[in-house]
Amino acid sequence: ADGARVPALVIGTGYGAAVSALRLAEAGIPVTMLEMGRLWSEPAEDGNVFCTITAPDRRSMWFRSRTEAPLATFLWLDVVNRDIEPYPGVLDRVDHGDMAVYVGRGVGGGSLVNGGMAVVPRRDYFGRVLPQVDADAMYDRYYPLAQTELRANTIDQGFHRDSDYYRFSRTAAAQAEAAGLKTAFVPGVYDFDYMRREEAGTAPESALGGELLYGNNHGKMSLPKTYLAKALGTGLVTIAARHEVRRIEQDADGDYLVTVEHKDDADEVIATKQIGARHLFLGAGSLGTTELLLRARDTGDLPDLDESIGQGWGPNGNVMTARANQVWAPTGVKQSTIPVMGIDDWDNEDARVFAEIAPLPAGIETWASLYLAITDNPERGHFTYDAAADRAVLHWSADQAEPGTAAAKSLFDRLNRAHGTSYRYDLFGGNRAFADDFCYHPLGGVVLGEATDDYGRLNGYERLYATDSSLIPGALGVNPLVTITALAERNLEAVIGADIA
Ligand code: FAE
Repeated sequence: ADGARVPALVIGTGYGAAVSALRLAEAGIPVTMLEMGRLWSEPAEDGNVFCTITAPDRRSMWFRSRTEAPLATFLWLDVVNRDIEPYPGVLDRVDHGDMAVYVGRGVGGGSLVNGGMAVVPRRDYFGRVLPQVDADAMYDRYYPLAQTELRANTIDQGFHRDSDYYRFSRTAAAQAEAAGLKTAFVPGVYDFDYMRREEAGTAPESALGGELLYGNNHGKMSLPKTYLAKALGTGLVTIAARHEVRRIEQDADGDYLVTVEHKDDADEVIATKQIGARHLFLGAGSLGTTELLLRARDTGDLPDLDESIGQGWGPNGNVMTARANQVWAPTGVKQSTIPVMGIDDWDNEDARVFAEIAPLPAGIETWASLYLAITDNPERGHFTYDAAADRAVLHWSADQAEPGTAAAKSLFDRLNRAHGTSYRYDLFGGNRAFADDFCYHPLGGVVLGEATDDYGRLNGYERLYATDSSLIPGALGVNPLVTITALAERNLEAVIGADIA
């Protein structure tokens, strides 16, 4: 309620936020979580909470009048991208000129929309990304803890070998191996026992029913089924959905005053509230946390925030590409929406690539192998605060994506040479083989050890913390969700012990 005071306030409900809420509550501290997106709990008229990629409706995207699926010009696009009623849908695309960033909106953040690949980075690379973090503690304790809490599991290899739904993955893996490249199964948070039941016809289809990007109705162990369920189970956590934080100030006692707009489905403000908090945790994601802190610093609300806020942003070297296979190497009409394998060429120092073998569930045979490549692109962007628009603006130019694209090209050229195949130019618009102008893995903006201390405490203030992907400096070498979770576990343990308990 307006004017309320709470011991701990958490902004956002993604990975960093969910870990914070659970561990604070377990330490006996009541927590209020504020989330701008919806609480996805009520089925719509079709009986489902979320819609599919092949029949998107207003639930799909965040206040759009037409869906904006990433494969902009695919042959099935005119069938698939639909006019929709503007609504607080679950997937947002935040456009910043040469870079568009896809993010989840709703209670559960990115866990609602992502592929759920739960990959632990190479230890040596982790040491380069976050040298001040004790790697022994991460690999012995916090990564395993995060994997357990997130319910990461690995697909049964027999199922992968036999199921029609993983032909796309087998085809791409076999071709990579034949070209001398290493492949690996990676853990994920989709319940693979549930997937078996889907295939057997004994459970409603979810990953096998084209649920991708716009939410998952059954098998994915998203945060509302893991950390957030456990947090609510303590009885000490409340979540206010459709509550968007606009402003952070500090009062004379050093408490944080957060201005939050409660909005309806038309995005009209129902009520503007101010909530006071002794401890404030920012888990609004790389874009959200960075914007809130930049605004606070540059409007003078929190003038002592670090100069480096807004710096050190990167798209985790994300580059998407697709190959056209020979006619005798189909990828399958049926495709699971959950990726389970990667091509690991990270040891190749001239062109480090970890490429996720991604599904393209079009419902027809496409002969296309799709990949989300994660590359070791050293380029970084930064944000500035645009006072007139009252938003953070990302400075990232198209040429900054080139090192990543060059690395991806060298790997996929090698694959194409080995098989006499070629790229698909029809998928991403502009007759291009590589899409490096959007990302799924925004990282940085409030870099650990630069804008904060080594545990996410914001420089210049007390009892103010960043807990999410904004802490990771721009690239990680693998999909980031487990690292965001494990790092939050590590930081919260230290913070609760020293600052709160
Ligand atoms: P995040 O999960 O983004 O949560 C932030 C939350 O804060 C959101 O719910 C926002 O709505 C909310 N918020 C923002 N601003 C405000 C505000 N002002 N007031 C109130 N609430 C606010 O943050 N990663 C993997 O590791 N494996 C994958 O397979 C994978 N696949 C992906 C596929 C897609 C399509 C996408 C978009 C992402 C994927 N990711 C994947 C990335 C992963 O989901 C992402 O790194 C994490 O979700 C980021 O976690 P954070 O806790 O930083």
